[in-house]
Amino acid sequence: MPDRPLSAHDRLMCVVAHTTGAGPKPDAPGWAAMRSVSLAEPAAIHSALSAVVGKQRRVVVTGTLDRRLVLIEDRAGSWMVADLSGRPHRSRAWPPWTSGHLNVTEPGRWLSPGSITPEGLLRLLRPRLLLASLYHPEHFPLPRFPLAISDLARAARATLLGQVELMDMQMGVSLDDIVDRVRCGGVDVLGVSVTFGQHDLATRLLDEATCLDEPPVVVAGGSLTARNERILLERYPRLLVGRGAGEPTIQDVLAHWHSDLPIEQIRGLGYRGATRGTGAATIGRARRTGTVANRLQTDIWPELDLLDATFRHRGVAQLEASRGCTNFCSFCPRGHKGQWAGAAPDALRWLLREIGAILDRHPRLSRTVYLVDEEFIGRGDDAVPRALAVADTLDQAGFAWETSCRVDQIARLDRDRDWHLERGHLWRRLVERRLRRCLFGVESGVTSILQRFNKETTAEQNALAIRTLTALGVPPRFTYITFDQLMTESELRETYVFQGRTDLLLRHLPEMSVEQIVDGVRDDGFVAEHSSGRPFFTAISYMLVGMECLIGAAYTRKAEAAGLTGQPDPSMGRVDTRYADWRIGVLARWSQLWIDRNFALDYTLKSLEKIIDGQPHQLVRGARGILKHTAYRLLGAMIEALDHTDTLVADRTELHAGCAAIAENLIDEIRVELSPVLVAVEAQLAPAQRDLLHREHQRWAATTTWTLINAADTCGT
Ligand code: B12
Ligand code: SF4
Repeated sequence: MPDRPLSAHDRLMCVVAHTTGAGPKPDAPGWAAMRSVSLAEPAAIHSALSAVVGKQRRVVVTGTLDRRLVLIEDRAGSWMVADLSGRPHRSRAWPPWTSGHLNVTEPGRWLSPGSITPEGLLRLLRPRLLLASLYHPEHFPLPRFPLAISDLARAARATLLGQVELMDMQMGVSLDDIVDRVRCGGVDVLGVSVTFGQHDLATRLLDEATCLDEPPVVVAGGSLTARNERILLERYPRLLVGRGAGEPTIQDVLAHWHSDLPIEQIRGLGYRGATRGTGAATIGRARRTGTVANRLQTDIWPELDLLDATFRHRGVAQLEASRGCTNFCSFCPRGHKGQWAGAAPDALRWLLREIGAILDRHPRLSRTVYLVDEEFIGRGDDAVPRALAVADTLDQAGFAWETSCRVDQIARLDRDRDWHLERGHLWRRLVERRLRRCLFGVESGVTSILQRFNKETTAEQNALAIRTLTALGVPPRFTYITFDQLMTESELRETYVFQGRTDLLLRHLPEMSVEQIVDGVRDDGFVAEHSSGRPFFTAISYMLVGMECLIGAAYTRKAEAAGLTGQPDPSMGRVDTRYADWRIGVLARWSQLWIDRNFALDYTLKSLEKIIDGQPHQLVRGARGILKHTAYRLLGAMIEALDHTDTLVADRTELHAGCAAIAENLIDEIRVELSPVLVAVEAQLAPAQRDLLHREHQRWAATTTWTLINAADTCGT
């Protein structure tokens, strides 16, 4: 063995050498494969080991990436037990079930002989859990590391119960592949992760899985199932539905499979209780168990089995450094994601090292992590030092990063100058630590609308925050809900004015101190002097979007109370709604048609913007700018048409026709304006990117109809 400290791969060789009695043979074929096997992929470790130790010895690979546990049966029917982290076995938090079933003889060492009872071996090997993630490639061409199932895999492996396999449709797996995998047996528990727009895929899979002769235990979770719990339980009475963070749920489902836990003790579950009586009563009542608060769920890290595949498919790395939010906006149901809690950044260090090692195999990919936190900074006395510690950790690991945050982390009307100075310094430091972009959900610039949204912010506060951020050089993106069902005509007009304001986006002022900026943004003269001249809407990520009334949101209840709601739409977890002022509804509809007509082209430009530099980058920005300006003109022209329409008018088609004419004229105009810009961009791109843009450009230019699609991307990540 080498003089240097042992690596995890060295330890793999050690355990094999100990079990087989042969010295390590680093250059023999099977051994060479073992030396390069990805430790992030337990199935690959298992095959590499089995190839070397031979079929007569059983091999078990379990535990999480940071504490991978390898067990190899030796000739005498006893086992060698190795902790690939190199830490002694006694330092592991052994799950209670192992007591009496799995015994290591030398707990002070990482490598020890051990014994396993037949029951213990069964528990190490079963249940076979398949975690599947769904995906509509036609909606979101850019894959993302599948955090949800990867987090669940870590939680499951931490129990040392069973074996976990992951399948993600983003990585070239089809729905039929998942169905076939379930049909051909060998799956005891199927966990399906379902997010917005995937109801069709989920029901196809669940239809197949639940009608098998010997169906696996099926548990579904994710953002969409949290909205559609009731609908799903009606259709699949035996389904288990995860209602919140799924880590405790999946752990409990594994224990339940072994009859360690009754169903009513599985945390965070929606299910149908035992049946009673006959007839209609034979279907049990829908029941729920309590979810676990985010602050108690401290391990929110993923396994990385699918990270290499994500990069091979040109996808991006995602992580969460915190969970939940500090607020309860009325349109954002909180039951599922919960209250804010930040993870301590310590564990990030090893995780980023592992991510970095996998990224090293893809030298052409950007070293960027998307922190998909709902609210990056959070609250509490240590919020600022914690945020800085997370940023330091990312920076030291060599990663640029992007995230999301609330506006009240920059400007608060109830806080003094010192607070704002501290925050100003914080944001500058975050940028120095390679914060590449941050998304802020402004959502409105009209205080009465913000109150309805329960944003706990005001128009004035938003203005101060936008000025401060831009002057400090934070690269922001803003989301804005232009239309909402309860909006009045005057609110719509104020919205239009706010979006057009040129006193919000200031120039980056690196030469100025934080003190000068914090004082300056409150001074009209300073603002006029340092304005970038750009209207605010140029920084809004997606112009003209309307409120989505999600099932279970407080806003949806308000809309319902106003008699504006219709049928639920399970595909998007929302409820169909109409607008209190029908004229605004017409404008919102034409806005959505406008968004959808331009969505694929804008999405392509946005994706290109992320990966190209120099003049082509400027050209792409210019093209996106044209799209935004035209969207703003559309809004202005439609508001004018609304001005000329009385709410009581009998013929509502006239406003529709007016908006249609406006939209047609504008689309003709931007076709002429954008085409030469897009041709110029195409000329400067690499062949693959050029083909992609050319295809989308042609498709966009050839489209002559207005149709609604079901894809929006206002999460902004
Ligand atoms: C990435 C993302 C997107 C991407 C999705 C890309 C893709 N390929 O699917 C994009 C940008 C397209 C997107 C769009 C939308 N999104 Co989005 N999105 C996110 C974001 C930022 C990260 C998702 C993520 O990876 N989370 C991390 C994982 C670990 O969390 P999770 O998926 O919830 O998984 C946990 C649990 O749900 C559960 N779980 C998940 N699967 C399973 C499976 C089983 C078996 C079990 C037991 C448990 C379980 O356990 C997991 C671990 O704890 C979240 C914010 C967030 N932090 O979650 C918003 C979020 C999910 N999005 C949200 C919304 C509203 C939308 C939109 C509807 C917005 C809109 N109005 O248009 C659209 C939908 C558009 C569409 N057509 O689909 C909301 C949902 C609101 C809510 N409270 O439910 C969130 C929470 C953001 C927010 N606060 O507003 N989004
Ligand atoms: S919309 Fe954003 S700020 Fe509001 S509760 Fe949801 S995550 Fe928090």
